[in-house]
Amino acid sequence: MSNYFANVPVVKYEGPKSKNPFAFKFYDAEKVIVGKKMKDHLKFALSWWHTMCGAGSDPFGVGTMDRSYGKSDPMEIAKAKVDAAFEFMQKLGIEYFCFHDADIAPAGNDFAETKKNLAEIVDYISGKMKETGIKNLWGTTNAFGHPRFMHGAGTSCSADSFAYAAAQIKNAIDATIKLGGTGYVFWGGREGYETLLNTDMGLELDNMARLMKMAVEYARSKGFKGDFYIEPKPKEPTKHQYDFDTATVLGFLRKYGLDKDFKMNIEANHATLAGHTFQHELRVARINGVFGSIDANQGDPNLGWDTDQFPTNVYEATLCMYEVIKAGGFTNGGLNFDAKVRRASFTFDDIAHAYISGMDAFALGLIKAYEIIEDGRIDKFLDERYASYKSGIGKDIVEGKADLEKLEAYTLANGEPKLESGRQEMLEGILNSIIFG
Ligand code: XUL
Ligand code: CO
Repeated sequence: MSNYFANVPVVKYEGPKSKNPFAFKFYDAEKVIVGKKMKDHLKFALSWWHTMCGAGSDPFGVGTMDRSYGKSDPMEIAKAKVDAAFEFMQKLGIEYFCFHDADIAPAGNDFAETKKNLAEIVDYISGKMKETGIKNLWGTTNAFGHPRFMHGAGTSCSADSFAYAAAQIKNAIDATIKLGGTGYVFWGGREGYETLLNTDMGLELDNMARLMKMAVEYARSKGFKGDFYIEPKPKEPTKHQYDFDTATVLGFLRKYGLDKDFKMNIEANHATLAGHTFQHELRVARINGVFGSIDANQGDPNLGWDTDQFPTNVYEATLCMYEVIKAGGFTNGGLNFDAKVRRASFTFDDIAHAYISGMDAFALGLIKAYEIIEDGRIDKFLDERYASYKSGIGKDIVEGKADLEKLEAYTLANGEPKLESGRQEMLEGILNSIIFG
């Protein structure tokens, strides 16, 4: 094993009283909770782009972190990143990783060389996976960073850019299949618009669907059995992104007949950018049967952009895990930390602290979510709140045995509805008593 994270030991569970910064306080990987190990409930994944590549640059300044791993040749850097990534995952007990094509292998002088670089690094990663048992959660394509995608990829006005994105997607799918990935993500970084004055929205959406259909057909023809995911985000980098939120994406998938193959990859900070809570996005996905995977992070309520911070908010993590449990848990998906350390947290140790805090927050969220369910008061209240649909006129409405005339007769006979309190404050108190109890 390499030693890039020299100060980071193999991180173990030491319990809530531990003051060791390199120990888990709540995440006890092997502990069984309701019939499943914590690690299998949570399926933590490392995001290659932020963790191995992110150097801390922002619109006002250059990077603060050296992510060259002591090498200078791009392919050597890419291989050192693989070594460092597997060292880190082994030390923290992270069993999955997620990648974009561009994170794992450098671009060549032309597409043929880029393709060759990717294949070589995929082989290298494959060797490490065999050695360690670490798995690929999902792969994706970076079809947003390069200037050739300035007008979009699948939604570009240029058919050549569309073709280039398609060529990249083909190779990223090949890489995902080779690495045994159980998911393939579409996040439409440039799939949106800046002004409708220059945008043929109808054609752009049709083309985006065409590209996704091609990806599904290709991957299925190569035996890919995993899930495709769309990752909704309302804005940034474009002013309006077509995959605005889960509800919008659902309409799109259904219109183009893509709903059998695609599920959602819900990202916390994207939900808040759309004016929703993380829980809202998860709930919409759950009730529509398209909950797939999670990009775990958090934003800052005082900042209006995608800050991609490590998630440490236990309320959010608890309500997230409540939805995950209610959705039946993860199948092909998992919890990918699409999060980056702050620009001033520039040491390798900081990456470990960040993951430990995030993993502990979600472990606590898992424990508390099961406590909410076991306690039963919130679920019981919810069930009873809608009791009027279980008998009488409510049952008739649900079973399609009511029409406007019948309901008018009912209202004439029964008069004003007799309503009950929504008890929001009481429920919030119950939540607090469980989280802090
Ligand atoms: C961008 C974002 C991406 C996707 C993968 O906001 O979340 O990193 O997760 O392309
Ligand atoms: Co993401």
